[in-house]
Amino acid sequence: MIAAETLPATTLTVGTNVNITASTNNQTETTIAVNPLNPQNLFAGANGGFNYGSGHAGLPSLFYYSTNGGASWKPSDVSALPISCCDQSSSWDDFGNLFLVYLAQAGPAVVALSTNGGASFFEVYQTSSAPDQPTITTGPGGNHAPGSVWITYIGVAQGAPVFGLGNVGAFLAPQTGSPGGTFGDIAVGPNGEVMMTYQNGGTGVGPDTISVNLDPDGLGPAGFNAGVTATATQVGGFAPIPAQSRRLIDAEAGLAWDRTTGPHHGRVYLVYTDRPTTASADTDIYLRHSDDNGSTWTAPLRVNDDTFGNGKSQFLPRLALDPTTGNLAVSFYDCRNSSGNNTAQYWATASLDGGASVLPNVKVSTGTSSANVIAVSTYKFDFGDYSGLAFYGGIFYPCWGDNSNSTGNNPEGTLTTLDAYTVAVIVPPALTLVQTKTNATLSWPNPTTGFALQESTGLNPANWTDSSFVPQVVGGQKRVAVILTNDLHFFRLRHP
Ligand SMILES: [Ca+2]
Ligand SMILES: [Ca+2]
Ligand SMILES: [Ca+2]
Repeated sequence: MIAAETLPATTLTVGTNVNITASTNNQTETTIAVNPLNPQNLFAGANGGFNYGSGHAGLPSLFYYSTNGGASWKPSDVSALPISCCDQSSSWDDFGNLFLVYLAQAGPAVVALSTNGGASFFEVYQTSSAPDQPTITTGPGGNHAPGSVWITYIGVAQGAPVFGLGNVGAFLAPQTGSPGGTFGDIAVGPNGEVMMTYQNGGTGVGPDTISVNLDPDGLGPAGFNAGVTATATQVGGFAPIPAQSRRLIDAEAGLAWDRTTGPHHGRVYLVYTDRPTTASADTDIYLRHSDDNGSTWTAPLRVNDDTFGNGKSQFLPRLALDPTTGNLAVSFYDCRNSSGNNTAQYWATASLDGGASVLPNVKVSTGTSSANVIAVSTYKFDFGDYSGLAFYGGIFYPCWGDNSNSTGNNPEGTLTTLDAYTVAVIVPPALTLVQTKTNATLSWPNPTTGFALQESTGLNPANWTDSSFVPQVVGGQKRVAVILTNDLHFFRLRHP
């Protein structure tokens, strides 16, 4: 007899909080990326001290890289780039290209590239206009190039072919979606097709709609198809909640496209914020998905798992898909433990079943932060307009603004200005059992960093020991063939 058991879902393992910036002034609008060629190599960025009252002038953004899985961070050399204002977004492609987009103090969105793991950057493109909240993503290039890089801003997208490390072609002309909007995201599909999402942005408290546009040939000559309304939302472009009462929030729609060879290949996911009415502060995070390139979308899945209708705000969600497994992570600011609904922790969860359900949420910030302190309110920007998340090889890295000083190294002290924090969160891989009359095959994703197969002859009591089976790697999976005997045998994947 044989049984397959994954670790209980509650064992999403949250590591130690790390203060990336540990800098004076207010760090907001975080981005983070993982190098798929070396998952110990990370990059992160945040506003250095953007003050909404000062326009684009002022303190530039801060950029850092890590070579030890986020345990420590060094400043990136951005001296070759136009001086940054804010609104950074980053994406690492399969060639090892680390792309960064940000708003320059002079107005345009600047696309920069690092080919040395985030140690230094050079400029590859500037937009001709002065947009807002640019987002960058990477993926395959379809029939047109080995890879592609895309930016989106205010309902516009621009792509460029990528031919290898440091080898990026010219950006194509901006192509506009309909009906148009802002505060959006962009994703590349398995064949180089591109999807863009946004909300109207001019709707104040709301209600609003979140639209998607598909460019079916990506870098090819076709433009975006007509827009599809993926969902309505009661969160407009500038909606006040007590935890973010100056900057206000938007629905912060985000996309992820499953390009793995797994069971949900081709599925597109959409995360966003909604609430019962435009007068309610009880914002929640929702996830939908589409298996037809955005033409139709599933009913929403509520991602945050505090009691429905409890009045507490969840906001500024971020979505990321692990390209090694197809698993999803979602992270967000969360007021569930704030009696006044005006302080925020950072929470996260994962979906291991293609968005059908999410694991029990975990609090990933050790401490509790507040934008309702003088040190933050001075900047008139609260936590900013978004937060950061990256996911690779079974580990995801949320990245958020934090003034709890839980790490003890905020240079201005506790509940002063925000610093950019991160933490490694380990997702239990799925252990699958396929059984015939005489034998059984156990399989789990490859790579699965740090997990080992263990076996036990019972569960009460258990006597787990590392399994002597040596897994074979077949088609992105680790596999072990087990000959069935009359003995009880239990298996699990265990992260030390
Ligand atoms: Ca096209
Ligand atoms: Ca809520
Ligand atoms: Ca700070």
